[in-house]
Amino acid sequence: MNILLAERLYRTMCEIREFELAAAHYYKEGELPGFIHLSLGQEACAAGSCAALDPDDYIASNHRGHGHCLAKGASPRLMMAELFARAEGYGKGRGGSMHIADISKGVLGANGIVGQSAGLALGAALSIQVRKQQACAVAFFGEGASSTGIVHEAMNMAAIWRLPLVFFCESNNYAELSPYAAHVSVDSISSRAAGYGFPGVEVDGEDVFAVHDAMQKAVARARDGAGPTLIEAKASRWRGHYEGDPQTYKSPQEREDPGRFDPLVRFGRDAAASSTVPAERRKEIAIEAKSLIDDAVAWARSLPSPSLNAIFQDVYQD
Ligand SMILES: Cc1ncc(C[n+]2csc(CCOP(=O)(O)OP(=O)(O)O)c2C)c(N)n1
Repeated sequence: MNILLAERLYRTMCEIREFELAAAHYYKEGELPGFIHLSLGQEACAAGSCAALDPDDYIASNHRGHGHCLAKGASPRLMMAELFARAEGYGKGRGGSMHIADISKGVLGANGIVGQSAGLALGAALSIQVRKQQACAVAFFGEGASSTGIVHEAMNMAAIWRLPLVFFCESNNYAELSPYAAHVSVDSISSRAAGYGFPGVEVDGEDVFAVHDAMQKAVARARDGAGPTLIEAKASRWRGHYEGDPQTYKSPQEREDPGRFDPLVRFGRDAAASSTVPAERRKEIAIEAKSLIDDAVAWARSLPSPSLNAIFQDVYQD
């Protein structure tokens, strides 16, 4: 096992975990305005998939996008400043959690419109093809979004034009408050790719190495001009749909022990991974990740809130 890759995967998962635990804490304290949707439990999806990408590849994310943005290289400081609604944040503090974008890192944006990531990534993939680049684009979305019109249109167009696009579905069993069986007509989301004539693969979203492996294959196929792949990563959403969601639609067992599906614990249970990155080293990485996020939080909180006049800026063109 490649030690650099294994450490990178573990580190990214730790950073996402720490970022979201901090976001949850300060949201509860009333310091973060708006809504936040956390991807705790789904860290392996973002970490494993983005580690297979190059800096000039693109990703388009959804409302549960902190992990994707961090894993693709967005700055924890600028992300945290956005969550705290500070002018130094990615969207000048006006967008919040669902509107984080960093074009310089290929992050086309988190997105509050369900399914929209597929349309954005489709456009990026078409531009890559037209400009004859080697890059690829990835659309992250949930199993709920997989039933939207735009995702199906994007799959059809990507297949016809053999675009360098990966559809990455994080299948976490709930879309808002509805369990999978209530809103999806097939047993697996990956099977939907067959309707458009390209491969659909299912992967264990708790296993960061399995995710990375599946993504590497999909990216290689995209770069070869063979067209799209749909990856369905089976995952678990530990928290509610949004922070504060009472989750009455989950079983008491699910509510009480959400962490039993845990990609970080799973990493430690993996014999090859735990001998490549032993427990002591994992502890060091976790501590470094925590201090990176502590720094981002401290910096964001130290910034003044924007002036009231700022709401009138960038509204009208002179
Ligand atoms: C076009 C659109 N329809 C509905 C909503 C409301 N909404 C927000 S999240 C969500 C469910 C998304 O579920 P899924 O795609 O499975 O993602 P998850 O929340 O599970 O990560 C819905 C219906 C929306 N934001 N946009």
